[in-house]
Amino acid sequence: MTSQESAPNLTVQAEEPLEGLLLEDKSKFKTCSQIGFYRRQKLLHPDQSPYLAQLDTLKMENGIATLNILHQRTKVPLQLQVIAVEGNIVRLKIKELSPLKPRYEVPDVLVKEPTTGRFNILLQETETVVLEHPSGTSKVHIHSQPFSIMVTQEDEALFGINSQGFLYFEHLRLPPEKREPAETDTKVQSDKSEQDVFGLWKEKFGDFVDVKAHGPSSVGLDFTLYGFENVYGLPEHADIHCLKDTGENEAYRLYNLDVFGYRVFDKMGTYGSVPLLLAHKPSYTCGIFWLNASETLVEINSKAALQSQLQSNSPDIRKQKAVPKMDIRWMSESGIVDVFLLLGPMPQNVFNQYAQLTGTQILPPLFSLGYHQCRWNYEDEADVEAVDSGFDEHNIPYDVIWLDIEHTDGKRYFTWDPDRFPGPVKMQKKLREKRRKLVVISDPHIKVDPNYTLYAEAKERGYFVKDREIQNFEGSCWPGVSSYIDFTNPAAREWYSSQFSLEKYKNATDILFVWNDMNEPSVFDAPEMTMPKDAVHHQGWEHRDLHNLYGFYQMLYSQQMSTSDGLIQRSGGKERPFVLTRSFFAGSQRYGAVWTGDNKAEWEYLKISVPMLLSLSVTGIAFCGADVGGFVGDPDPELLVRWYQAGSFQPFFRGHAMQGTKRREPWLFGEENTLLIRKAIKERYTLLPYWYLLFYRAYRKAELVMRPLWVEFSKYQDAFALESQYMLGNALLVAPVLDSGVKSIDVLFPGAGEYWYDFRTYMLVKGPHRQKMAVTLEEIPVFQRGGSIIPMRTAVGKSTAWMGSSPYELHVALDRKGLAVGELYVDDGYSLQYLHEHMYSHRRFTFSRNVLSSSSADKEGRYAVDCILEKVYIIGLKKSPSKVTAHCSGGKKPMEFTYNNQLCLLSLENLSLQVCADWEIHIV
Ligand code: NBV
Repeated sequence: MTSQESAPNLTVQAEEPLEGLLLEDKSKFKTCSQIGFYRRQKLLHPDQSPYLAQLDTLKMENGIATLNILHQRTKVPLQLQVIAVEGNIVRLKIKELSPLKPRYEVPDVLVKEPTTGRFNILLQETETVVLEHPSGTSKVHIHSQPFSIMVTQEDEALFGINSQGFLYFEHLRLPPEKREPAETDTKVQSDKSEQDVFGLWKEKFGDFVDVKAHGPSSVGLDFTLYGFENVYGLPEHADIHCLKDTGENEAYRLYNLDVFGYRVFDKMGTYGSVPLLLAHKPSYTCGIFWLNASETLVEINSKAALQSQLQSNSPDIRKQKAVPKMDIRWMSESGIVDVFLLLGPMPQNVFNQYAQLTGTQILPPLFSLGYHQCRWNYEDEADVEAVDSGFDEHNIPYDVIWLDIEHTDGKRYFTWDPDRFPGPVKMQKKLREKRRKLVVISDPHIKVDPNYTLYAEAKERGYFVKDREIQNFEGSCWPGVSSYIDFTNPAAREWYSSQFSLEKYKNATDILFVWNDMNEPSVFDAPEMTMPKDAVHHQGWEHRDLHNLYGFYQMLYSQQMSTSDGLIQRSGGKERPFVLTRSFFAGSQRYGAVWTGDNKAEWEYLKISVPMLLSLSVTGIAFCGADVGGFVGDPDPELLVRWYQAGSFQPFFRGHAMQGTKRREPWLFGEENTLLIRKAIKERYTLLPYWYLLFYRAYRKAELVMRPLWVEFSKYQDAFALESQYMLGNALLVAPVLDSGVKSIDVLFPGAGEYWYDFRTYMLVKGPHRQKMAVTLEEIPVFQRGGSIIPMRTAVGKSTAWMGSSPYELHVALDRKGLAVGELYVDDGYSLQYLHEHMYSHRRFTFSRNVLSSSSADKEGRYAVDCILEKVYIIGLKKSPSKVTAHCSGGKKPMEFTYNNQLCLLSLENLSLQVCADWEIHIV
């Protein structure tokens, strides 16, 4: 981590001119060496673990192995649990055998208590125990002295745990003044002067003092990944996708912070955290999910493993050659060690394993896959109306207009500024007539104002986070002095959720959806601009225990909406919510979308958006995006156009700009640029059937929407570190233009024997191949993979809602064997009936032996779709047909067609088949 440009230094009121607030203050955020628990853990020497596994304490209860681990000097026993989770997952839990008080174990993130299988004891000797996972392929070898674990897969070493001796566990203890004089402790804790240096009971940062009522409680563990050279994940960092070695004195930091205009290529924590790391090699993919919500640091170091390190005491591990290895060291400030080893073996298995634990992406309402227009701020109702009409005047589709903090009455969320927005219902009515939506911001800080009902109620009910004196915590944010809702309290969440009901939320209508910002949480006058760690939550937990969960919990209310009050309830429990959040944790995908916060209108921020979104995608957050155009500063027209073109191929597609920047609605940069932006947005809308299918598959099957190439071409090493291009689903290869003024870009066409067709010209490129592709400002290179069928719309409307009955077209791209497959998923786009009543239609298209056929992919679906398939393009068809006939329930009829010899393209443009019916098109 390095220090950052800081967010606005707001001990002052937000009403002051913004420029003055955006001061660069590099000392606002901590470096690793300023973090007490990091300094303490770094005192450990490698290969000298003080821990001993007492194998004679091994107990098997319901197939779960439990044994004690002893620190040889302090003699404080820990309990190790080794749990075989169904689906080739091993869970390890290390906690204190008898702690002074309970330690925090992360609740609510796992979708359910994982289903466990029974370990089988294969070997039990004094020095080693070997357990066999019910999957039959993996084994856990526990060694006694020093304590270490080796996990093997098909008898090959996969994970070494504590093999470097970095297991670290600070047991809870009485404060020094309450201890018996004779009581021994570790060197660090017994030395009074070192207590200050290492921040055991108190830790200073600048003028801030963190008082640790429960003392030091840090945990850490190392993992060695044998044979791996590439690791991914651990969002959110403004860094490359294939994670770098951190060296010995740096770490990827997982600590949710409001980092305005964050620096690129940085390991510093930004707004959200997913403590999931994936490792990949051609033959294997696996993952480490470290379930801890306190501040976490992760070191990554790659070295070659010596052959001797891979030889275990167990005879059944085959000897291996020296191989690369990666050492991953996790360190957290509090909680317990609770880690899931996701044993793969293929990328999709790891995604399934992770989804089994934390859930999949919620299926978004269709409108939210369209284009969103945001600005801090659309000033008033007239502004909203003008922007809305601007889209129609310039023939650009869009679905949602957003209102930032200025729409409220003095930053009191759930209210409206009476001067700027005197008629919100009328404004929403007009938007509704245009079949568009409104999203408004709702931050977690609540203005301290006894006359503000929300504040008064929350105070009365005790729903605010407390300070260390157990008074309502007060900090500075946009409204001035504010208190923060304690979303970790289920009652507070339920109450918050009920604020969205139409009776309570004055002047809201059912086209209004929600944006959660500043939920790291951001506190202007607190350490690192976030909640002090010694603040106190529901049930007495300290903020330090759950910091990274705060934004997750704010979003959790949206799920409650679907079952009780809130957005969903107002529609009679029928409609899908849409919530965008800035802060997130593992599992946030279950509730909505995430964006990457305050980026800048500079090329390098456009460039970093791709790896940032790929890292979110591989950790389950499929619905993610970056502010198009860059939030801070003014993009020049070329950057803006390129950003629209890139953004239209990223999952969450929203233009946004900071207060004080020049206006940048798509039509403000001259006719030529308007045309280019219009084209990019329209292309997004024509591709919506494909986007929707990808989201359906993400929700149902944990498939990635935006995929790094290594996921799709898992054996093709040239693609492992590539992040300038990616796949959308398995069918589209996207290579955005990320530099100014370029005339060509390098594109890698992966896959031996793969065919790639230019998405607009149908020109064929055969993989594997690297080629310079000429580019113009018109569009970014996109290629369709041979073997795929992509559903599209033939025409776009003013918004997604205008496209309900617009006809479909299929792009059938043949592979080298002349085959192709694809799918279409259709439902009403907004309700929950797909879930409860099978109100959807899921179709499969196949092209084989010159017949394109449509059949049901899911017999349970019973949604009637009255929509026409108008066009079919068959790309890569080697010879011109003599006849094309369509066969459907109405009989058999000849079809008109055209064939382009040069492109091997067959076009059928006047079909009128029902897109969701059974039919066949025969080409003779
Ligand atoms: O609410 C104002 C902004 C918002 O526009 C932006 O998207 C957020 O990331 N918000 C941050 C607070 C102000 C940042 C300077």
